[in-house]
Amino acid sequence: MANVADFYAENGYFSGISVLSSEEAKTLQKNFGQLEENAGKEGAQYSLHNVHLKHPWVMEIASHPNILRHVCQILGQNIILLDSRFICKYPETDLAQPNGTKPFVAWHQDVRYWGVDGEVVTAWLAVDDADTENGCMCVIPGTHTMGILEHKAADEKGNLLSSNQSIPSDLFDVTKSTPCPVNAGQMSLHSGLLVHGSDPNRSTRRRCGYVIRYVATDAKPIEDPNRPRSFPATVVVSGVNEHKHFEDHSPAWFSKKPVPA
Ligand SMILES: O=C(O)CCC(=O)C(=O)O
Repeated sequence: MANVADFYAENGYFSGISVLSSEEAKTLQKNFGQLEENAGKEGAQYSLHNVHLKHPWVMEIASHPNILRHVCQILGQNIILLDSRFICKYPETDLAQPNGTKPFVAWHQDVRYWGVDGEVVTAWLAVDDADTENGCMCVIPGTHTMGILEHKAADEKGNLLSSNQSIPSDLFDVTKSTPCPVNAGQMSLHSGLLVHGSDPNRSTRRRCGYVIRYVATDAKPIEDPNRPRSFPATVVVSGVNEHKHFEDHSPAWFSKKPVPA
């Protein structure tokens, strides 16, 4: 495998990293199935947010040594889990959408609304196989070097992002769009500055990913009186929180595992 840190530094992402054994991937699907049953498909689509604080099996995934050892190559050994969310795109037959809209994720940069000073690395872990047919993530390689681009409200209905943000396509080269297909149990990593998004699910299969954001412990929340941000779900998952810019909200039942080099 190419060196993750070097490829990431140049392109702003790295895809197709195998993380879970097939047994672990099956257990993840089974556990997620239970969450989905409790939340309903509408709730499971975008509202299962920071449930790593609630369910030990989710925290186990978010602090999995096979994820963290790759994230540590980019951010160093002292790592905070900032936030996590399951994102599902269901086939139309499984979840009818208002006015027949088709959920998609508009082109955006994560850090536009994050309020974090420092690199944010996102792991997109496939719960289900994700490919171009069911709307896997697509990235525009190299855009992490462009700074924060202007975001506007998306014109098209169905954008899953909370603020309906979207980067107008004349601000970057959309022809460079690169799909990141991943099988269940594999992940991609991307920079918070990378332009990325995903198309609607045009298949008959669910597309579910677990999106986990990490920062190094020297990252800081940006103080913005116009947009106060809180980070209620931060957990130190590797090393020590020597800067204490973020609180450690580790549940009592969580204990960090050593991260292999
Ligand atoms: O799940 C998707 O399709 C998009 C995910 C995304 O935008 C992100 O991980 O930041």
